Amino acid sequence: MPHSPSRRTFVKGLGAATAVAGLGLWRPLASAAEGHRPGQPLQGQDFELYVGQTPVNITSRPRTALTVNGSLPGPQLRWREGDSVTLRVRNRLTEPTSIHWHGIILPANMDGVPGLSFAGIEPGGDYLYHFTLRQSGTYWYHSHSGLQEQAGVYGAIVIEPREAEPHAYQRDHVLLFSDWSDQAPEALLATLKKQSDAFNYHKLTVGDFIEDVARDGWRKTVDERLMWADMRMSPTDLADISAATYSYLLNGQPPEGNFTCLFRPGETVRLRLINASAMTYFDFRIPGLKLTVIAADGLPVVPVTVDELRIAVAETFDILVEPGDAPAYTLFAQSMDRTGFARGTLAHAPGQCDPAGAAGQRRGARAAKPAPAHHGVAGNHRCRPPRSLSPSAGPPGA
Ligand SMILES: [Cu+2]
Repeated sequence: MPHSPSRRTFVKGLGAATAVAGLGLWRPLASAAEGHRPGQPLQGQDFELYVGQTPVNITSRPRTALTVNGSLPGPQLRWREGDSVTLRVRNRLTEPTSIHWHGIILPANMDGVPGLSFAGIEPGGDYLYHFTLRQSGTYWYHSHSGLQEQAGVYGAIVIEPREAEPHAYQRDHVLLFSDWSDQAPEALLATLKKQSDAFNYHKLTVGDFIEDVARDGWRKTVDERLMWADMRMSPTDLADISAATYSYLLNGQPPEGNFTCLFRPGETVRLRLINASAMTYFDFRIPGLKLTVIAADGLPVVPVTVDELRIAVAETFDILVEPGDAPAYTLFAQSMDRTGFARGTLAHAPGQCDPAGAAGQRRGARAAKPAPAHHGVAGNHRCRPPRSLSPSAGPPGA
């Protein structure tokens, strides 16, 4: 049953920029980030980036994210194959940081992995990354220090090829997925170290046992339970952390944010999917559209057309879609354990959405029961205009 948008659901899910703007705290520092909303592209060969703390409010609870240039995700970096890029990364945290350019071919001391020809960036310090781009495609960057990536230090990289693209398309959108928790990443890890299934709310019950015996018989059911017990695993352990704890984000927006990217009828749209999660695998689909995969992890592949694809942590896929006559299509990325999802809309205009598109949330065989997730199930979502992400936006709900 559709719920009415309460103040809580409205406030819930504010991305970094909006929340900060609402509080009047938006102060882009003198950097290339000025005037850019989260994940917006920065182009060129010289980049000024900083890792710092930013107040966010994803779930109606104010928290502090670690961010690049004050936004979550950090700015999308648009490079050109053959160019030499220079990136000065400043550390405004009180702990060491680093930026690792995931999938980029470069000298070891430019890779940004502390301990590998690079000591990391001390608080208050900076590091000058400089390398020449010998590839094209879709990649991403993230902190390689501690658990800063989980806390928000990530962004997209798009490298335009020198030669003409083999595929024709009229739109090019980045869809960066991630998982956010209001709990500190260190707390999540500490909990998992003590009890690896602490976040699994789908453990099998006596009721499941009785059902399984009725369906499969006593012998098979007991054998199966013993097999799992032998492995010290649970058949419902599909993700260490579920939607009970995580909010799944699309370009920094939770489902309620309805991140929207645009198309016009007749256009072919290139979508660059990036899984910047700490540990969530997503099954991505656009109900009503076929997805033609043209690249994986930045590399071109023989095109393959699918209804759905699974994207693991740190993977990227480039797909082409040809939207039909509908004004809006749902971009739907469900967590592999079926407890939650990230979603947005591909639409003619901001504010449109496909009310039926997200209703087909499929349930896994075992992880079937709706989690006590704060995002509910897909069908419960009302179409809501996307919030403005412009730093000049007024306070939401005001
Ligand atoms: Cu990486």
